[in-house]
Amino acid sequence: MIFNRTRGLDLGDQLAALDAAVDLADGRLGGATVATGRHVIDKVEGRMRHGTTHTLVAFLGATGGGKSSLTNAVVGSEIATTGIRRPTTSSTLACYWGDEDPQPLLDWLRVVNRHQVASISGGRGEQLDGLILLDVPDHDSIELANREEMERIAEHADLLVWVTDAEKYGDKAMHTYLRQLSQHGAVTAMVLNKVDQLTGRDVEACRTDLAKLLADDGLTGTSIVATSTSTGTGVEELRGLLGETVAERRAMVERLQADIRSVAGELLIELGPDEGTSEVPDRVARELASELVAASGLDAVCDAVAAGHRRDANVRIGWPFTRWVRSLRPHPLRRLHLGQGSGGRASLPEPSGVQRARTEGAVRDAVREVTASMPDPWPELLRAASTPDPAVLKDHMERAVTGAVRGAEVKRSPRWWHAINALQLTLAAAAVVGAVWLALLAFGAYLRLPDVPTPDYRGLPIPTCLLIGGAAIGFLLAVVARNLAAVGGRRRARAVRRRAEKAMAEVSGELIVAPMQAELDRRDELRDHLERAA
Ligand SMILES: Nc1nc2c(ncn2[C@@H]2O[C@H](COP(=O)(O)OP(=O)(O)OP(=O)(O)O)[C@@H](O)[C@H]2O)c(=O)[nH]1
Ligand SMILES: [Mg+2]
Repeated sequence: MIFNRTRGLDLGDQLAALDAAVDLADGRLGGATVATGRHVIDKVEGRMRHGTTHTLVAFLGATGGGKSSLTNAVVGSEIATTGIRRPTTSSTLACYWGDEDPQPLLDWLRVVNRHQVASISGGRGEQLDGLILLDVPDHDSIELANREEMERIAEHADLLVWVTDAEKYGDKAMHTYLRQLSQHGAVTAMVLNKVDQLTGRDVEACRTDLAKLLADDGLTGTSIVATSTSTGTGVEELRGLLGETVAERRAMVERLQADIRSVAGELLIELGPDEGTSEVPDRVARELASELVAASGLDAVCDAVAAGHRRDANVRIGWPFTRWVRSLRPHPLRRLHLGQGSGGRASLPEPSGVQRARTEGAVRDAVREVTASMPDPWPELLRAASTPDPAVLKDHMERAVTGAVRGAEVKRSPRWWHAINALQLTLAAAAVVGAVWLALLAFGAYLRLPDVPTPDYRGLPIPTCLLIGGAAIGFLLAVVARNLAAVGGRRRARAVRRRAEKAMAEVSGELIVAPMQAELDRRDELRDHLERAA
């Protein structure tokens, strides 16, 4: 019995799985194997359209093995040309049994020579109804066209019957084909022809030897029928095997399943063993985010935020006599096009070579960590998938920093600034009044005007109190306010850092971790489809 395997999945499911796998494998696995996958899908769909009414059986083998003679023996008349001049057959001949029209299938197969075998009512022909027997040119021909024709038919037939003899059964070319078709054991049969030239013992020795060679080729459970077209030995057995194949109507499905299995197996090998993680570890994501923070120049921004806060405080609540000096200098955040209501986005300094290298290095490290135990081509595929466009990354990083600065912006001056400012202005006004007063007194003395009595406080003239008190207290207050502003500045810088770090984690999540995870998911998905197809 040649159908020696039972399969769980149905052909349609396998085909769908291969289809999905090939789509995913495109651009990831080897182009040639992916192309083979597509070719197999096309062929399977094409063959399935013609249904299981007919079974395509091909006689394959080296020239002179007896394919044409055997075709004639099975048909029961001299249809195929046999001969001593080699190679004899140069185009495929199809002999078909039964009333069902095989023409569309033979058109699809591009076989022009067709012969309908007359059905003998009640005779042995009936059990072969539905059989299309293909006498194929040889594979070891000096004619390239013969070999191409043979390979095309071998690719499309449902059952492959290799016809050989005691001299040729070790033929290298045949075993190369058999190894390539090692998944097709269920739809492969061997004929050891010309046994009339051997003793019974030799036949058994050849059979055993051939079985061993087949096992070496990866084929198991392949039937071997010993025949002779001269004596008729084994022809009935061969006819019986063909009849059984036709009756079971499973050869087509088994053949196509073997094709799918075979290419899915090749793709699985290219996919590599199921090693390495399926998830980007949290730690890798965290490290990536902190590397982005380091590369984003956030330190400089935080320094500017703190300095900006100190400068604002100084301008608003500093010593009124020296505030204006500060306000002449540009705002530290403005210099980065940040904050202070500036409309634009942060134009952080162009990332230096070091920063850029650091970002790229961080992505590489993350990929290396995730793909540590993964076979090729995955490290490279993951690196490609998770390396963002530098311009896009820079843009997102700038947005993250800008957003953080904006988010931590103080909308209005703190209330205590207003109180201190009012106090500062009052003290300054007192100092000015004191100074003017003293100036007037000095001017009066200069003009030798009579003394105007000056009020005093515990012996200290009031204008002197006003000048010295207003200036000194104002100055001290400014020193205290400056320290408070420094504390406030640091707090704001911390708030900006927190927000920026959170935003940067989102950036690395979106631009690096998510694409990396998506690629890992596709790898799993691809394996899943291929395992179902295989
Ligand atoms: N002794 C003996 N000779 C056979 C047997 N079968 C075929 N032959 C001879 O082997 C030679 C080749 O036979 P073909 O049937 O033409 O071989 P083929 O495999 O079709 O060859 P190509 O068409 O060239 O590929 C012919 O001379 C046959 O008469 C057999 O069972 N015994
Ligand atoms: Mg021939």
